[in-house]
Amino acid sequence: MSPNTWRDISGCSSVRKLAKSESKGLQAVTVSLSIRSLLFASAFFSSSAICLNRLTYLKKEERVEMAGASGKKEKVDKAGPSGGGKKKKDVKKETGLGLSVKKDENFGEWYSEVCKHEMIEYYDISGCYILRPWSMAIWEIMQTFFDAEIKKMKVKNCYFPLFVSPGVLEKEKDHIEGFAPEVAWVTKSGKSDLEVPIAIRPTSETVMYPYYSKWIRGHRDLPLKLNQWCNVVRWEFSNPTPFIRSREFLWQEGHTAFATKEEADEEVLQILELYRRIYEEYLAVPVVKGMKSENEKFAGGLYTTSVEAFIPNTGRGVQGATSHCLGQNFAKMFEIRYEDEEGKREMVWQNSWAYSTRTIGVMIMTHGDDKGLILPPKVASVQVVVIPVPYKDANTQGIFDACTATVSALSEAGIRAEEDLRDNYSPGWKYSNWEMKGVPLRIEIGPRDLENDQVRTVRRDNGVKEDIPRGSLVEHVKELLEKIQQNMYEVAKQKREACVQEIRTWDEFISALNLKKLILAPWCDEEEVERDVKARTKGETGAAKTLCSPFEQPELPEGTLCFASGKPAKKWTYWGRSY
Ligand code: 87F
Repeated sequence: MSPNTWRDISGCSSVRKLAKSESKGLQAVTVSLSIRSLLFASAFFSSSAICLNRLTYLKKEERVEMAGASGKKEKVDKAGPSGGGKKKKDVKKETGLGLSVKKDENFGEWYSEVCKHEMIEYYDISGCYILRPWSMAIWEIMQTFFDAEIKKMKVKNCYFPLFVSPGVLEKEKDHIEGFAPEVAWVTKSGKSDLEVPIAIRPTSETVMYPYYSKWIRGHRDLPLKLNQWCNVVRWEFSNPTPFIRSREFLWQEGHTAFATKEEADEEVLQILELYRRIYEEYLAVPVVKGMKSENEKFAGGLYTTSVEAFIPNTGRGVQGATSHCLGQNFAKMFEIRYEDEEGKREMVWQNSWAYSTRTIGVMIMTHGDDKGLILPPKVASVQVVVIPVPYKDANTQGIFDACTATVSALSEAGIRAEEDLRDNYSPGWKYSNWEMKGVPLRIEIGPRDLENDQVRTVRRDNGVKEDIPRGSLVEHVKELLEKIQQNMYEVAKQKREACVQEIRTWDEFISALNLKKLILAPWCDEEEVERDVKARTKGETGAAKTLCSPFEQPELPEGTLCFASGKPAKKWTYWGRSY
């Protein structure tokens, strides 16, 4: 078999061919994973009796899923009263308003309710979610920023097929070994078995690098910097959680190749800085930039850098995005070589980097409150909602016109504003509804405002109300949105800082872990010791592990010992349970 035969999956380049088979109904494919999922898949295409079984199975898993965000396997009965009691739930049913639980009381249920408020819809395949326009808009705003930034770095967009032939996956079997159970396979087309099963990309190294080998010949072909915006599938079996851990998710994956390690090193950090900016400047979520441990790095690479966020309510770290230097490992595997100026054959240095829709989950967890979502202005698809507040004898048309004029003025100034003139909801209902959806600023216009040529602003982040003259509307709103963005970041940062605990001994480590702290500890940086810490902390809620060693290191006095091994400490490292 020629090396290219197994690389090619017939038909993948032809959109028309796929479209044709779809119209014939040939899109029915079976994804095979394990006995469990095989049962699941066969149920999908079998009799209705079996289909019923499948539903039962899903419901069971969904119950666990509801608790997923808390990381605990406590069962949450969706139908029964919880947290706030039956009354609140009933009110919610009738009006569609309000959350039935408080963020501090049942974080898992709270998160699920907030997400369901127009961000996502649960789907009938566990671990898969529908991204509704309210969340997709956030993704698109981040995408616009990041895409423009990487284009400045001369990265080009491309698109590689979703399918991976088994031969190529095998090629990197050493490090794919650990991931293998998560790879989903297509085994059928209609009723016939495929001759060779085809994997669905969990990441695209093996999809792309055979072509890097083909496209890179001489030093003039370098650097090669490609990115793709796409979906990937990882068939996880642990608690699915919307945005945070789903079986299919959206991401961008960048894959670059350079002549020198120095160029690769530099890009790793440039991209990491963009990830920091997405979290801190757009999502108003503080993150730590740092280096992953040997245990936690991408096994196929040389080193992994990441931005790490922390969720105070659960005391869990969450890996926000990763930027890897792959070294020459893949270049060796896939024979990606170039001829240098002297005609010598050299291997390229590679990087890969990604952030995903997980970013949205981290943002929701960080900022949401008992009233629902709070969106940072920079990513909110509606930054300002304008609500008329007419009284019985008021000049309703005048108020409506003032609302429309306000939206026009704001829109013209580049502010994303919308009016809510629906006549079947009361102003109070609309306030709650837009609060639940997290719109950063509300403007109310009533008869008094009309009279005084003013509008009333109400901030979502802190509830502060202000009357502002219509003459200075635009400047005022711009300023308020900036203040909200800034304040959300500051508040989140303060909350995170309050969770950071510096420890020095094993006992301090365990107490801090039990108090859901983000632990900063002196560590000897030995793989065996991290494995040991994991083993010693293994329990219901998952083991503790390293999150990252921050690039900004506090001073480490001579003679400081590792909290876990008692050997000389080499660095400060963040530890904790994680998502
Ligand atoms: C799951 C199944 C198969 C993660 C997987 O982080 C393979 C993998 O390779 C796998 N889960 N990974 C590591 C992904 C590494 C890397 N890929 C490109 C990134 C950034 C983008």
